[in-house]
Amino acid sequence: MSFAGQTTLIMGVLNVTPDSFSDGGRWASTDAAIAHGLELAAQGAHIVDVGGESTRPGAERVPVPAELERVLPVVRELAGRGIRVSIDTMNSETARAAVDAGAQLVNDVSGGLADPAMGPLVADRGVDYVVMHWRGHSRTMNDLAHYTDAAREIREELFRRVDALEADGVAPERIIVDPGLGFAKTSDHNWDVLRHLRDFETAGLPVLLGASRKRFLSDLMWDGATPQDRDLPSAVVAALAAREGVWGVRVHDVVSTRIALDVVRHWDGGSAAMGTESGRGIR
Ligand code: PMM
Repeated sequence: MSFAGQTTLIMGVLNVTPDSFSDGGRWASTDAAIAHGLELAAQGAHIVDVGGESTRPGAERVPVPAELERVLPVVRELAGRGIRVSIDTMNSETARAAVDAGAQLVNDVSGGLADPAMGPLVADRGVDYVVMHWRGHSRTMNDLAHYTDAAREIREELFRRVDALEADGVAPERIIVDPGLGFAKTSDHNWDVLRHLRDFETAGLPVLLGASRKRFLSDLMWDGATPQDRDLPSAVVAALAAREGVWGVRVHDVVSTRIALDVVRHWDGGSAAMGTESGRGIR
């Protein structure tokens, strides 16, 4: 389904981890994470995506109790203040606890592959569910980046997961798909996905895109550019993706994304003043 012409949702990234590639350690304490989550919402994030396990290439798994300790107090506090929270996890146990603490959306980078109990859990709780294209855990994913026709194969693999999850009982209207930029994909694969973004919309499901600060954007930049330096190309990608009709973008820098999306709205003839769009919320 194309959401072109509608408000593109901004999902602000809140990594409560010591080692995420783009913002590792900055929001590792509960208080700092809550403060940053409130800041993201105040800046205009429609959803705050709380994660306790880094998925950067090479990262080791985090045991569920440690993941829960990181994310639960943050989810509870932000949801308690009326913020829409998503939980970025591959573990059904963490998803269950986070939903019970107020999360409205489960964002599973493995699309249900890492934990077979995830589909049934999401079906049972009736929450929205981001199904991302994934081929394997962070330690091995760079070795799995082999395709002959990347966008087509990624799309087919992703929609096979959608079928499996619907067979688990997940309602189709709860599913959001994400091509998973950077996960078992080289820069060329990522650009191929972006060139074919509309193909991911043809099945009628909303598309979420996570390009923010990812390494392939440094193809465009100077040597030594930091992940934060990638906020400009991230915002440009968000704007282009909005015009391609994506439902939402997952980003670290909400302010630049919001300005970029406001430009799109004005370009397309939107009448709202800069920054006043309230957003459609979660479907
Ligand atoms: N990327 C990361 C983590 N979670 N979730 C979705 N749905 N899509 C993504 O592209 C995605 C994600 C890795 O980025 P980070 O370490 O900066 O959070």
